[in-house]
Amino acid sequence: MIRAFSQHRLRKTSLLDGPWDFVTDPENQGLAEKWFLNFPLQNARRMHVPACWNNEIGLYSYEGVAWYRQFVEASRTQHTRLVFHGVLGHADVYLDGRHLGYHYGGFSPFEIVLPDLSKGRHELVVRTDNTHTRDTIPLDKVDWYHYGGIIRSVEWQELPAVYIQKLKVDYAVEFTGPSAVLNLVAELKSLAGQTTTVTLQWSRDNITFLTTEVIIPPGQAITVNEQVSWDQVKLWDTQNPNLYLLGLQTGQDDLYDRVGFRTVEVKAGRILLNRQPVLLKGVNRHEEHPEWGFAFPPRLMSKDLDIIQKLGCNFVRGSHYPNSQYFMDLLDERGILFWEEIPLWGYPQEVLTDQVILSRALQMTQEMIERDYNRPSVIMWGTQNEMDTRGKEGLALVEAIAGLVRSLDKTRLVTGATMFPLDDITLHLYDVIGINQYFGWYRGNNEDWPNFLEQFHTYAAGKGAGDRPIIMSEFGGAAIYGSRGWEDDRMFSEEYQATILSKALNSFFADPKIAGTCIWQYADIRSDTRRFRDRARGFNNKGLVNEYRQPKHSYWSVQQIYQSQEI
Ligand code: ADA
Repeated sequence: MIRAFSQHRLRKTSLLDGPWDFVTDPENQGLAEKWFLNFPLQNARRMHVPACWNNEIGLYSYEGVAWYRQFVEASRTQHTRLVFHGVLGHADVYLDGRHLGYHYGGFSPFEIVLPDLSKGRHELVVRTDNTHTRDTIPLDKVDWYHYGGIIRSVEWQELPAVYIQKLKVDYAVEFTGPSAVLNLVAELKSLAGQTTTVTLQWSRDNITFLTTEVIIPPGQAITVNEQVSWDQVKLWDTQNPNLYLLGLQTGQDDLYDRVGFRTVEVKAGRILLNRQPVLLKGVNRHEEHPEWGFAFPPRLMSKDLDIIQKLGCNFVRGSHYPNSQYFMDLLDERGILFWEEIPLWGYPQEVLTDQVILSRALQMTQEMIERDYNRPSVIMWGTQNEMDTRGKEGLALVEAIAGLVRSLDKTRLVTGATMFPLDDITLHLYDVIGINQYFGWYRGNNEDWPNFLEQFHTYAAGKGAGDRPIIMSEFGGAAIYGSRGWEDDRMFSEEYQATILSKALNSFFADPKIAGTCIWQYADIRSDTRRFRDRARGFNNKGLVNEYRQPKHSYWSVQQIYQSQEI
């Protein structure tokens, strides 16, 4: 399941999900031995797509190259589009032995268009490599597990000669009464050998509101821009998340997306949603589970959100990568606000000038924004997490990413999570400043917050960023589920975790400059004990619920505090 609604009614689509042939390539010999032509079936097993291979027996710690194979059947000669919604690391795609394309990433889709794919059976092979090094994103040392595999669906689409590539909606920030001005942007592509005239029909909740004609030269792409006004528009907000179905049809092809009308801005140190101050009460959530890894099942996504809403949250930080589209559809439907980011996590000084990292970071940022541009739930783009932002190298990297974000999207806020709040020289680049700090756990104690916040406000003002709202983007401590007792100061006990969080939250809500809080973290996650040797049980145990979503003591303490704060 990719989306919570159908994006196509005319375009024929199917999923290539299910068991594929799979073989690991620990010696990385498959390329030399041309496994894309001669798949080594004798060593292969069956692997489900989507899934993480590390959840299969014998592959718990496997990091490296692996090959997948599937046969696909074209019922007639047809233009075909393959969409890979998430393949971790490096992905090379081959069809019938021919290399079709390469993508680096993991959490955003990429596509391959096959004009005139011949009728019959074709062999599709994917080489993946999740090896992490000093120029990958994420880095080799990172505090979650480096899963591998095809973690999201693979889609097979039949295309007409002229097809719709993209649909983008900008809605005017000023609403005049119940009407809204929309700037619609559509990209169409032609695979035809001759000039084609196409009638475009735009619809709102299945009712056509605009019909135009366009002419597309052979083999070209065109962008269509339309400005329209919609009447009787209801705003999207956390209480009433009104969504509209926007459709574009050509007669032979179509594309649907959902839009919601809301504004988000920063004024006088507050975050405003539809011109009203909003207090963000949130959690950091990894889209991860011990049984599925990153190939997180849809039903559990909605259960996660039930648990998160019951906690009193109106905000989620998608730490630390773009979440699956189905999950984000649920956010749009439920009126939950979202901070979206790429996995640029913990980059030390010595790698910040690496040009490969820069180009990968920019590509990932661009793909994230393109994929989720139409969503009302996304209110801010995160540029980085805990990168070394104390020197000019960090500054240059954040400048480059924030610059790209602002050039692609002028309607949302730019943020970043700093772990050097009192030495950070990038604060002025953000609309909202995120602070990660673990008093009472890694350092300091639970009484340190008011003093620290005062110091930070003075520092930020000195850096020209004193007027920015602050989100406490990470704070907390670990508790092993079930480790209960009489004492509330024993590290790793459920009681101590609850104490850390309660003291922190009470300090934050007493400070008017704090516009939001994001607890680290929603659920316990698998950690990488080769790189983080002190993670008990092989998990980062700072969840309010454990990895199976069972609540710890802290869940109820936080619920009491969150529910008593006005939204
Ligand atoms: C950091 C980091 C998180 C997590 C956390 C922790 O703040 O951003 O991903 O690793 O520390 O648990 O220490």
